[in-house]
Amino acid sequence: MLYHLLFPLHADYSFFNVFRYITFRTIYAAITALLLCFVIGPWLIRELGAHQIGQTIRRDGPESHLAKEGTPTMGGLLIVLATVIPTLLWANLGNPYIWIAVFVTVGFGTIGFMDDYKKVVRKDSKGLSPRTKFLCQIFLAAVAAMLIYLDIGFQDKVSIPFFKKLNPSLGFLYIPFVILVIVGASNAVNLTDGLDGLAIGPSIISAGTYMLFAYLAGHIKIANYLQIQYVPGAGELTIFCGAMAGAGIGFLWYNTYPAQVFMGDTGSLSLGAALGAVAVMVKQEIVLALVGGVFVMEAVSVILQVYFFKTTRKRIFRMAPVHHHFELKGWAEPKIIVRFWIISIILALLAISTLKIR
Ligand code: 57M
Repeated sequence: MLYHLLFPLHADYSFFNVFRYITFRTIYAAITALLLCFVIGPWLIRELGAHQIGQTIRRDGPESHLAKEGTPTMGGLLIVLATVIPTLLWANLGNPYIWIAVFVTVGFGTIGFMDDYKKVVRKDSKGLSPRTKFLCQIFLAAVAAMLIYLDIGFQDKVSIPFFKKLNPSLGFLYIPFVILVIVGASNAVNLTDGLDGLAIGPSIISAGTYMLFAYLAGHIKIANYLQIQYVPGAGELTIFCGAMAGAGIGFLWYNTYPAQVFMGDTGSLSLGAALGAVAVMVKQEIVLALVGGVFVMEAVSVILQVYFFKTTRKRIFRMAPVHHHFELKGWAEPKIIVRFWIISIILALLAISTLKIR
């Protein structure tokens, strides 16, 4: 909105030329997101607390979690608002990728909200049934996939990390592939969200990494120089990623150990899906498994645990997802969280290095 209101003034005042630049608008989108978190955050946490929108803690989990009973949840509302509002203020609203990113963020946030609402407000511990939740996710991801696929000139080629000449075309399989990336990322972030700051840390790091990928993919000269796929218009997603990183840092202010608020499924489902959608639109889909390696590790720990338990009646981990394993080994919660962040930074750097090692 600000872009549309202020940029045209450059004809009379050259200062307003600055609104042309993606870098400038990304920085201010991130700052706006942070400020929104600091302004709305305390009020939202107070309101959630006043309406007793607090977490019920499962009795079969690590004992240390019992002290977290009643911590306000659904803080993901803050993440969604602080991502979407700055995006609408600073991005070019004529860009279809911006609207697809906003649609996915709000759509998955709404599924999460319905689940949280049933669990926390209606006190129905089961929330939405896994089947309903999954079908809603597939439906929204399919709509996003169609919108992306049908966008004029958008290629169904995927990028294989480390191989610059390998960009296979998926043809009609492209739509299920996009659904898999978006729904998979959404659920993997959700599984990771079990310790204070554990999911938001790698989400911030991933959003920062995709901020870079989006900028490069949308810049014809740099994309050609790096021999990555050029996606006209994808550079505008840099602003969305900047807002997401800013919103994440703002949320972390309150979610850091000991947390004043949890994001709930409202936050985890929307963050993961948004990352998946951006990865698809900037043509760095497969490398998301590396950027979001912490999320993948958490999801794989659950799959292995369930598979081995079903086939051998034995557990590989003391408890899955793997962060519970370390808790039960006696590691302090902040130690697990910070170590997972460090792993996430290393993985993001490795992912960025794929731009050169190919
Ligand atoms: C959600 N939710 C947290 C909070 C957060 C298949 C199975 C592995 C599924 C998995 C599961 O349900 N995962 C998804 C995990 C919960 O957090 C809420 O949920 C939102 C995210 N969706 O925002 O609202 C608890 O996590 C803790 N928490 C924090 N700080 C935060 O910032 O401390 C969350 C955010 C909160 C709080 O205690 O209550 C969760 O863990 O439930 N299930 C599990 O993770 C369970 N694992 C399990 O059953 N493992 C089995 C098998 C099936 C693999 C095994 O190992 O044998 C564990 N979760 C819990 N207790 N709480 C086990 C028991």
